[in-house]
Formats: sequence, C-alpha cells, structure tokens
Amino acid sequence: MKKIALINDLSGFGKCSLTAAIPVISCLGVQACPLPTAVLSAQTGFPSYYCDDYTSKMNYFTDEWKKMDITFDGIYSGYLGSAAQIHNVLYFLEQFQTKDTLYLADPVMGDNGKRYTIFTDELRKGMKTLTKRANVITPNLTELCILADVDYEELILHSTETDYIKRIEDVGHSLLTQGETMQTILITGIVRHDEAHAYMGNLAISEQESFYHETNFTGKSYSGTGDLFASVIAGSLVQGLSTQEAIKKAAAFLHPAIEEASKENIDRNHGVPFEKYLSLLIS
Ligand code: PXL
Repeated sequence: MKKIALINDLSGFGKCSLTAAIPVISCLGVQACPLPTAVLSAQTGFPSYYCDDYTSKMNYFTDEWKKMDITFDGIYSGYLGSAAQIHNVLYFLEQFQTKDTLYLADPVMGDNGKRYTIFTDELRKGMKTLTKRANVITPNLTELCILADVDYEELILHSTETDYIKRIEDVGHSLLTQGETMQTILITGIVRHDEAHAYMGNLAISEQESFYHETNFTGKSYSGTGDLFASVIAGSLVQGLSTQEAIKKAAAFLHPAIEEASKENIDRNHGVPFEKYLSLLIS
C-alpha cells in the first residue's frame, strides 16, 4: 500500500490539518502516517486555545521511522507552529525524500490577505526554503503573495479584470523559477468577479502549461478547506492521477461541503461538513 507522511498539527476543533488530511488520504486508498507538529485544543482562529508544541519531539518520529526501514511515496507538510520546526522538516526530508517521492509543501501562513497569529518573518523564510525543496506547492492567494513579495491588496484590485488570472499566473511563474525541484504551483482560493457572479478557482502552473478551474463562490471561507484541498491533491498524485484530474476531484469533493456550510450558516472557525462527501473520493 502506498504511504504518505503527514507533517501537520492535530487540532481538536476546526476540521483542519491532520483531522482533514487523515480521512481524505485514507479514502483515496493511501496509508496516512501522521508526524504531529503540535497538538491543539482547537485551531488558532478560535479566540482561545491550548497548544502543546511538538518541536522537541518531531525528530524522534523521524529517527524511529528510519530504524523501521520505512519508505514513503509521498510527504505532505502543512501547518508549522514555529521556525524551529522547519529544521525538523528538513531533517525529515534528508532521511526520506528521494527522486521518487512526491513532496507537497503547503506553505500555511495566512488567508484573506491576513497572516495567521503565529506568523513571523523567520517562519516566512523557512516556509520559502521548504517550498524550494517541494515538487508541488499549494499556497492560497495570500500565501502566494507572501512567498513572492507581492502586495495582496494591490493584486486583488484587479479581480474584476479579464487579465486577473494571467496576472496571478505571472506571479506564480516567478516563484516556479526559484524552486530547485518545484514542478507545480497550485494556487487555491482565487476569487474572481464578473458583473453578475463571484467564482472561486484554483490555478495550476507548471513550466509547460497552466490549468484554471473554478466553481461558484458562496461568499464565505472556512477553516480547513485549504488543508482538505491539499490532501486530495497529495493522495491523488501519489495514486497516479494527473494534476488536472486531481484538481477536479478536489473541487467536486469540496464544493458541496462548502455550499452546505454556507446554507447551514456554520461558523467559519468550525470548518465544513466534509465527512458527508468523503464517499466521492473512493474509487
Ligand atoms: O488550516 C490551517 C491551520 C492549520 N492548523 C492550525 C491552524 C490553521 C489556521 O488557522 O490554526 C493550528
């Protein structure tokens, strides 16, 4: 059975990080192997939460797994609680990344133009280092701007213009050329408007081609949707799907869950009812 190492936190509430990744990767028929970066009572968007940082424990997992002679088909790193954890991820990559491993780095740093509370400049530099080692990265538009040193507010001023996606593509291309192993940048959560509607889209950029896919936008964003998306992509690519197929699969799974969250007026911090749609991932 194929295996993916999931370097991410475990949050009791918020339907994000490991609580999103494990069920998705499992439904895609891939073994999920979690390496926790932190254990939290709830994700950090809630007004109060408890966080047990795992920085000093992460390398024990790496060393034990190395002793077990394990190999991974995929490595997926997400939320990191501190810049020190970057070194742990790099240590993990030294032990387990080969030319046959798919490494997906989700540079979790912010959303809707805002940085998450734990975010520091050191963490930004570290995330950038990780993205350079990855084969696929999945920034949302906010994270793309942070990585590429582009002004988010200025960029979204163009969201009603016909060349908006092309503008984002140019930003993505500038990052792609900086990566050592980076083959695909998958930009999530692009909100575009025309006179009548708003759309939410994902843009995949590689050296050879770009692919843009969008669905209607409900007007709200929810905790964990980026993690659910990246999890579908990681599991699908490891299973041999193309990037385009993986994006369509992720959108078909996420769209109804987001629509339901919006209809039910679910608090954004609690995430979307994705559990009801997991069967869409089973083939
Ligand atoms: O979904 C991203 C994420 C993951 N993990 C934790 C978070 C967040 C976003 O706020 O707080 C703990």
